[in-house]
Amino acid sequence: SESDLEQHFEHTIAKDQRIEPRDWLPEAYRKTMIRQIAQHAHSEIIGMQPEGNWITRAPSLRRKAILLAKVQDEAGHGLYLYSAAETLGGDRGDLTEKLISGRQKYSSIFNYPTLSFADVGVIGWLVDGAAICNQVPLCRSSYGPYARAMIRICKEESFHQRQGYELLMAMMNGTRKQREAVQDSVNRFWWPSLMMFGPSDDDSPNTAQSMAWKIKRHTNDELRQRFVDMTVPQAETLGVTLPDPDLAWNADRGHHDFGAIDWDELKQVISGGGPCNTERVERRRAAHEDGAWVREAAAAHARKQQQRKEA
Ligand code: FAQ
Repeated sequence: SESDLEQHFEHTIAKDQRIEPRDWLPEAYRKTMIRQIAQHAHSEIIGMQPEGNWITRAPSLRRKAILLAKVQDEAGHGLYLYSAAETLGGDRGDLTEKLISGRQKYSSIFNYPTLSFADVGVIGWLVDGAAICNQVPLCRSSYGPYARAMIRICKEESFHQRQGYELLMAMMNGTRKQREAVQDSVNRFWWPSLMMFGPSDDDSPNTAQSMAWKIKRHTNDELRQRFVDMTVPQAETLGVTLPDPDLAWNADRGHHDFGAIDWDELKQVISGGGPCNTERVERRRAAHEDGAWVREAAAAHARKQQQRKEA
């Protein structure tokens, strides 16, 4: 009966075991999991644009090859995650429609422009750094296909992060102009990176239920704090200043204190009003429409194969 199934589900969660596609699960769990996985997939795909913007202008063949590979990895993560959403009954075409019609979200961070090549390094260092901080605990998320996807994705993200840090090291050892470009980029990306972790805990409608279901293992503020603590010493080694006068070690808490986040800015960017929202979604829409003939050809080919099999 329904209540036996529900009990089995609750047991599986309580024992820290995984929910698998064959298992019964509450509709609300399915809904929130599809939402999170789809938002994550959309972020990877939209996230190709800010860095992709610099592929043709990379300063050397080596940097170009590295950047191409990174952006391709992001495409791979996106497709991998759409497949995970499909195990819950999500339809890839439908999810894409929801993205390009503004009915589903993607990470706020990808709505900021990339103004110099230093941004490629800073995205690797800060944005991939924040992504790892958020995603490593998701390797223990209760939904099996998502948790397993995170393992591979995190391995690639940590490689991306080192790539960014290495690029910034090279620039910081370069000319004064290069050092200034890195600092300017850090100034622009620091606060938006902190916003990637989502609204503060008292303003996060999904956290309590997602923690109870062990979809999320830590709250938004916990992970944000972890990211700040991890990043401060890296900034020191690099020789850049994080643009927050209130950033200071707090010995009592054993953590860094940091200044107030501009939540109005996050709300505005999430609701479509960030600097590049329109451009990002339009570009995604154009790519989707340009690819219509490929989807039609693939469907026609599949039909033909099927007819041949039946003949
Ligand atoms: N931007 O109640 P909560 C990457 C939404 S990394 C936009 O706290 P939740 C790698 C939230 O979804 C980036 N929307 O929600 C890469 C919810 O939406 P709803 C992607 C945001 O789910 C690097 C509403 O606000 N990573 O792509 C943001 O419990 C470099 C209320 O928030 C993931 O998606 C935001 N910053 O916690 C690629 C990780 N924050 O219900 C290329 C998986 C919140 O209104 C280059 N996701 N919202 O539709 C998660 O861990 C969670 O979903 C959170 C949000 C922590 C993002």
